Amino acid sequence: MIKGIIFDLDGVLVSTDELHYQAWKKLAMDLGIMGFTKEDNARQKGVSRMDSLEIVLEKGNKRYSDEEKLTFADQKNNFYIELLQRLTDDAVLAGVKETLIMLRKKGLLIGIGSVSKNTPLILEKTGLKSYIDQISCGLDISKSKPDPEVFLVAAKKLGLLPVQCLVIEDSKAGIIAAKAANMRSLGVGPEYEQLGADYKYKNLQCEIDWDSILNS
Ligand code: B16
Ligand code: MG
Repeated sequence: MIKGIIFDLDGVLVSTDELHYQAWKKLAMDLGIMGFTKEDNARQKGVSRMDSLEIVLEKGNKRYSDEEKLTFADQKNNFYIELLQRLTDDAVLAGVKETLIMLRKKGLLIGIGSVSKNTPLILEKTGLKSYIDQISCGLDISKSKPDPEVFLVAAKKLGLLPVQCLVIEDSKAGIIAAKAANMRSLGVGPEYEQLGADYKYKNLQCEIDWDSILNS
């Protein structure tokens, strides 16, 4: 029986993809990399900041030291944080608040499992913080999805066993991580059918058969 739901953040609860894209695009242009596209940005979904940087740099033809790469990642993040200042609850995806309220009413615990180190800021800006019981994010972990660490930390913080948790994700890396954590998974988002999740729904606005999922 499921007792806790662990939500991915970017692409599941909030739409920050466009802001990530703008920030990476600016960095790419600053570095003289012209070919960074939205398709490349789609590959950064659920991927850590440093791995996302590699996806940008592979579009150019220069090699950089680890120190330079850390500086570039900081530059992107500073610009991304600037963009996040303008975030409001408009960025909360359709059906999210209703789903969180309904699940809490059913007595479920709500956790976040996101590799983003900006999770606290995003939850604050979008007003979602008060719906969440525990946060596991990039600040708590050393290994990114597809490693299960972020979800295992979330389950631990919620005081639940992995088998008592359901992960909701929009990325392949996240679904692989959920399976590795021995948790069931529900895939949403533009690629929901291809993620390999146990349950597949386009978004949280759909008629989700919660009773059979939660009692399985
Ligand atoms: P940050 P999620 C992920 O969040 C994003 O999908 C991914 O695009 C981003 O690179 C990563 O967070 C790190 O984010 O640079 O803010 O620490 O999908 O796991 O909620
Ligand atoms: Mg995501």
